[in-house]
Amino acid sequence: MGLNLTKKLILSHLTSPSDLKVGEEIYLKMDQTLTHDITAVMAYLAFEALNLPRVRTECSVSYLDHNLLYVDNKTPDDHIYLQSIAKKYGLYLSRPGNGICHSVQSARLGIPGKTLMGSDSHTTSAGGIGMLSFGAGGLDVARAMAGLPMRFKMPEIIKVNLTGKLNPGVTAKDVILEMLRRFGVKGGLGKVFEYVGEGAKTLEVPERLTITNMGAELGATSSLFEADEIVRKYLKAQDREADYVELLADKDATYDNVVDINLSELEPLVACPSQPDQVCKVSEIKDLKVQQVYIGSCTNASYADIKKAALVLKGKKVHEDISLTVSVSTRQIFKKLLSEGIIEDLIDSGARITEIACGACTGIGQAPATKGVSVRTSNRNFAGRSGTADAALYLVSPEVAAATAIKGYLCDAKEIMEDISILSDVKEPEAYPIDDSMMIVPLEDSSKIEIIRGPNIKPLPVNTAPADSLNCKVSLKTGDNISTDDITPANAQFSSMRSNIPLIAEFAYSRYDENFVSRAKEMKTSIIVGGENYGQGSSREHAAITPMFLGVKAVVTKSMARIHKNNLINHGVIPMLFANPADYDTIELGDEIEINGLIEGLKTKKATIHNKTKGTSFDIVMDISEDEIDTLLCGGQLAYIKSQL
Ligand code: MIC
Ligand code: SF4
Repeated sequence: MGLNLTKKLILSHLTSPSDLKVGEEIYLKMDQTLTHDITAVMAYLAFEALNLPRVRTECSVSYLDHNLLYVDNKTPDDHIYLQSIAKKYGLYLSRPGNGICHSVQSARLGIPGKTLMGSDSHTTSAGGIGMLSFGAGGLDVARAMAGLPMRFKMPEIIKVNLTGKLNPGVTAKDVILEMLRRFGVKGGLGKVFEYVGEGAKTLEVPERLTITNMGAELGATSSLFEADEIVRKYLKAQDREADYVELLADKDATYDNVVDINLSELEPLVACPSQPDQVCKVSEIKDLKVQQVYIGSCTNASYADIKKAALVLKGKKVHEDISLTVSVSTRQIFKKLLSEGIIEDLIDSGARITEIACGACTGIGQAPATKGVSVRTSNRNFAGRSGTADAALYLVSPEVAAATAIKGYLCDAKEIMEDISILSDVKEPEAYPIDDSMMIVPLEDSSKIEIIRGPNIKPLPVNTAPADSLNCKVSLKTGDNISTDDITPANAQFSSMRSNIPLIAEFAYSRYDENFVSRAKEMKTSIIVGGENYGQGSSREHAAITPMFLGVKAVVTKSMARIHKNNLINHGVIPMLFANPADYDTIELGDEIEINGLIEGLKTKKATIHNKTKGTSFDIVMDISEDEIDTLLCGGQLAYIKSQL
């Protein structure tokens, strides 16, 4: 029986035999890694602690791309540390201004058929060039940089059969929004989506990257396109045709499930506040007055994205009530747009061009006004994501964003343009300007390099091994779909605290429950109770480290997102699941609980929680592997990796 592409890539990277049964543990070699400035410090502090002379991957890159608003000394301190680390340990360093990690990685360093692990949930973007790619926490990336195989659960592999062709004004963003509409933010848990079919052949690489990027919003383990002629053409345009290898699913490949999407039937879609799966048609929302439009991010700031937005805007003016910012994803694309006069068209329309960086996407600058309505081409619209707690974020394609900027109300490009068909003529260039001078290459001899550690870099807190019995209180009870943005807010100020756990811990859950920190401190040790899909969203491990730092020993939920669960384990916090989800209703904030025989419980993956306040008991289970049990018994990943090396 034929193999799908995901299985082929898994088989070529498997480090111990497996019959690839869904749900079983598999171990994969990671060829490449990436980190970025706001997740990197933890990863490299851990890597330093391993005492290895160099990274043991084919290619590891440290990107300085997220927080380029140097509001004080903290972020520049981090950047200088990261630059010295790259020199010391043999990494590439992408300097501020070179571009957003995912866009640069696929353009300049990614190779079809290789594996990639990055300390960012949207690392899965590289699936758009046929790489098997994964988001993870920093400690996992440290492990991958140490050359150790990475553990995954064998995913279900879903064929997404694309047919037809997108109509003008309908985009790759609408494809992934349609997936979110159908499957929701937890519909991808434990799955890899493999996009194939005639329709896939009509999508250029940056369009594919938009889709694989937002697979993260589905909660998917990864997303993948075949490495076909389209990928060859893209790599050729990047002057990297030599890196191309054709990688296709077998004609008779089997899958665990099949989804059909006819591209010709899609319409412009929008994800409404405050979850990426609250999707409806743009045409269904009438009279939504908008305050801000942001065109940018790793999802939708490619050459064609910006050029199409500029076409919609050309010869018109941004509505007087709208602030429109445009942020191109890479320096290479910026240069190309500049040379073609497209940046000028944008400026003429009244757009404000901001730095080549993540920036506004994660609340680093461009916060909307109080109760502001912001229309964005990025990938997440959680409450507070923009930096303004009560702003409402709507996620759309660049064409819809540009049309909205002119009209002042959410609308489709059709309402603005006489001939919308010209949008379909916009294609990626035959050749991109090549200039890698902002990428510092690894040094051959790094023996004389000193690591520069500014005052913002505080030591990585390390947890202790668990005790056999846990007596503590519930410091927080949350609802469903808690995102890591709820736990560790991201904006310029908070992001610059990422290297300083005692400081950032003061803001844990601050937007969700401002009393959490004082309560957790008072309780000294505690547990958190959560609902479904706990910890969705970004890979930031601070969402695990800060509760750990505040004494949280376990998190009991109905279900949990993959990366966050790994992060909790890596920092020695035990992820527990209600054996019977209805027991969630029996436990409340402040309840005193007791778990006895926890060490044995970890080994057997089950335990009983006695609720001393209510006089009730319920069972929990732990969906953890043997390796994860050992990690938890050591108190976390760092102690565990050390024991393995
Ligand atoms: C995001 O898009 O949420 C981020 C900021 O890129 C994060 C990483 C982080 O929080 O450091 C992600 O996607 O993992
Ligand atoms: Fe950066 Fe936003 Fe992409 Fe995250 S989603 S990597 S913050 S652009």
